[in-house]
Amino acid sequence: MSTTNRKISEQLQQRAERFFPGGGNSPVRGFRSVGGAPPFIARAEGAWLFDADGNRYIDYFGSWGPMILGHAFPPVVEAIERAARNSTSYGASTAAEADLAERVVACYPAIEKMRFVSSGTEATMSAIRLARAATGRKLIIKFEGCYNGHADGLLVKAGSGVATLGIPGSAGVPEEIASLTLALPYNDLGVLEGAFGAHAGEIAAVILEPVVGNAGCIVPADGYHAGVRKITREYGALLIVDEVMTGFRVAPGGATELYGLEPDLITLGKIVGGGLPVGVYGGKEKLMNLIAPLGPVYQAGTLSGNPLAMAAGLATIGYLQEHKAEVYAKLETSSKAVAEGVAAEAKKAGVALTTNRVGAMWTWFFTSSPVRNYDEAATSDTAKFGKFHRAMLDSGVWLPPSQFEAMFLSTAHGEAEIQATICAAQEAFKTI
Ligand code: KE4
Repeated sequence: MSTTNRKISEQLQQRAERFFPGGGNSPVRGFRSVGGAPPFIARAEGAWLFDADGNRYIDYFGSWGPMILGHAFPPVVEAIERAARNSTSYGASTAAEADLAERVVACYPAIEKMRFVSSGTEATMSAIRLARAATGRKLIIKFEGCYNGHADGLLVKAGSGVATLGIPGSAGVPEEIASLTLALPYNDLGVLEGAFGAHAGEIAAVILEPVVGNAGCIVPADGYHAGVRKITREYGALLIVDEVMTGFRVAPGGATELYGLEPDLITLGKIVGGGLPVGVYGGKEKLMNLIAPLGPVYQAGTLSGNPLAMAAGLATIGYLQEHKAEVYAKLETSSKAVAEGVAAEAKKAGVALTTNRVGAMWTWFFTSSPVRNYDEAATSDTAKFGKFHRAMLDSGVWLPPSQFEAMFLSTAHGEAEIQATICAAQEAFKTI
């Protein structure tokens, strides 16, 4: 299915560039690193996106994670419709907030108390503020190529769009703030131990993507999580497990469940809002009770706990919980089939490809090197990835437009979509 006629999208892109830097409202949506012009979406259903020119594409970025049940999933749409009839926001408490909180706690027993916010960035920014208050320390450790949102101190050697655009961090972040963040290589306990030794008593927290998605998918080495936990405990630093991407995706209780993690704080986003703006930070009650109005750490938000977002999140998390055996088995089977099917076609075509996958998130790195950290991810042939992306898009398969992002699939991706994707890859590998 050729989708090369995108005239209306091109016109819409030109108009959008009048209003938005780069023509969009988030840099990762642009096609600068892969070439070509991004199609403009008119609607989506199940595993499929439909653009303004009437082309259709199998969706492998799923709004960058939230759409785990596929687009326009009826229970989610109906829940939002029902909520919207009662107004769209109150700025006052509703039962729906605790309804969703109950579902979150059922999946994440380590969350004794939480706060809903409106994005993953707000969640991680607030968790870091809380960690600094709780420990009285200033330094934060993050990992190279990981992206934990765009709060100033987290844009140091960040992944996702920062890595994609090849910018070292971000202009506008004062050195005084950037210097409070140590960015270390992922999967390296020796360097982590060394950083704590050099800054004993100064490090408030480590913020960790438990499975990296923002450098492309990087799998934690055996023993890595346990090592991070041991070192943070030894030095009195908090462990913030950033599950904005992995939460509810790699298991019903995310990576925390999958790997048996013991975080002090957890951040969530994406799936928890079912496609509407929701972030969560939460953890031990003694920590969360430091948050105003109980304690001195201030955090607030006009649309926090928004009734439509709560309804969408509740419909999504409720469905995932009530059908977890079927849902996660299907996600694993489908993801394995498409990730390995495409890798097999690359091998037949003599194209060097390294595939990293955990459940329904994975990346095909165009390198023959193993990819265990950002430096190894960066050995990927991004020009070849760009050719692959364009060829797949022209065949109706829309991959995330960056080598340094994870692919996501949904429960709506079936055998037909998987086979169409593998066939498109077989053709694409002949042309790149
Ligand atoms: P948001 O502020 O974009 O809701 O969440 C920030 C965030 C925090 N932590 C992790 C692990 C994340 O992956 C993210 C956001 N992920 C990117 C995609 N790699 C969001 C897409 C975008 O920036 O448009």
